[in-house]
Formats: sequence, structure tokens, C-alpha cells
Amino acid sequence: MNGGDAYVGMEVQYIRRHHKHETRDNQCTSAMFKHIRAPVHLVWSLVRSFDQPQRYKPFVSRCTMRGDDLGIGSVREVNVKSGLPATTSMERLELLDDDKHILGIRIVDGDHRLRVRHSTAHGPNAFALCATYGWDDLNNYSSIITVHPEVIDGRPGTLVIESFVVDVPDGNTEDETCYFIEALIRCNLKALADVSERMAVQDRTEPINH
Ligand code: A8S
Repeated sequence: MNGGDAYVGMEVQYIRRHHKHETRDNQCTSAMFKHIRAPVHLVWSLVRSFDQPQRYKPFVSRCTMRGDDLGIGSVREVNVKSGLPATTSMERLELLDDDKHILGIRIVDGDHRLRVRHSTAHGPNAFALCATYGWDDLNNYSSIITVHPEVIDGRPGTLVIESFVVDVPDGNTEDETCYFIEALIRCNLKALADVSERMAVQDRTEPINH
């Protein structure tokens, strides 16, 4: 078994262990992963900050917590940047495990009119999907994100896995739905990698003066 296969083996094991979603009829589910060249504590510090998704999520402009404390059941109101077929999203913290590094959220409300227009300027991405969605909301969206230590080129690295389950809206196919969500998650994971890797480089180059 070569290195590549070994990685795939770990991903499958982690997905089996932590990313089991119960799906009903007319729901779709999928899992995506990303290898990040930054240690797990840095990546987890970003992922776990339920009250500050804008630290890495490129589509979030603002986040306000409903209530003071941060724990299971906390709700955040996320404002989405203009240009997307949504303005706000209310999201509930379902799972936060600092030992196992698991975060689970569920979308409970919001205004996401997912009308994505055709754009010829770029390849397929969240802004330029060649489909028109008529979703009223993503109320049945929930996701799990886990982070796992690994070694990348002899340095501490992190494997991040994000999975989701969502209702397929009337008038859309399962493929369209998955494709849209996957595009958003791909952007989030890429941004998570960029921010974490920048933090890791800073950590390595800053003199230790404490
Ligand atoms: C996340 C994942 C997703 C976020 C989606 C899928 C969303 O915040 C964006 C656009 C939408 O149309 C729906 O973990 C919604 O951020 C970026 C507002 C929910």
C-alpha cells in the first residue's frame, strides 16, 4: 500500500466513525476533506470558534450570537456577503467536543433564497453555478466537521473532514443540491487551509519571547 492509499484508508475510517448521518428519503449527504499544512491545535482553534465563523469562512460578513453563553444549543445569526442567494442564516451548535475535535451545526432558520445565476466569467464555483435554485431555506441542513492530526512532509499537519445532510428541495435533483453545497464547502475548506497555514508560518517565524 503506498502513501496515497494509506491516506484514503484513514479518511474512510474517520468518515465511518464520526460522519454517520441518518438520511431519509429525498435527502442528500456527502463528505469532503482537505489536508492542511498546519498543526491540529491551530486548525481546531478556527473550526471551534462557533461565534466567529468569519475568521475563515469567506462568505460570512458578520456573526451575532443569540444569548451570551457558548455551548450546545447556542444559536448564531450569520450574515452572508452580498452576491450570494442568501442574506442571513440562523445556525445552532449541536456538537462541540474539544477532545475528539468534532463540531456539529444545524441550520434552523434564515433567509436563503438560493437563486444562483448563470455566469460565464468563471468556472463552476459558488457564485457561478449554472442552475437556478428555488430554495426557500436550508432548514434541514446539518453538518459535522472533524479535524485529525497527521504528518505532511515531516511536519505536523491536519486532515479536516466535513460532511453534511440536506433535504433536496422541490424542483432540484439530488446531484444539483450536492453540487451546490459541495462548492460552498470546498471554498470554506480552502479558506480554512489558507488561514491556518498562514498562522502556522507566523508561529514558526515569531521569536519566542515569553
Ligand atoms: C457552511 C456551509 C454552508 C453555508 C451556506 C453550506 C450559506 O451560509 C451560504 C450560502 C447559502 O446560500 C446558504 O458551513 C447559506 O457555511 C454561504 C446562507 C446557509
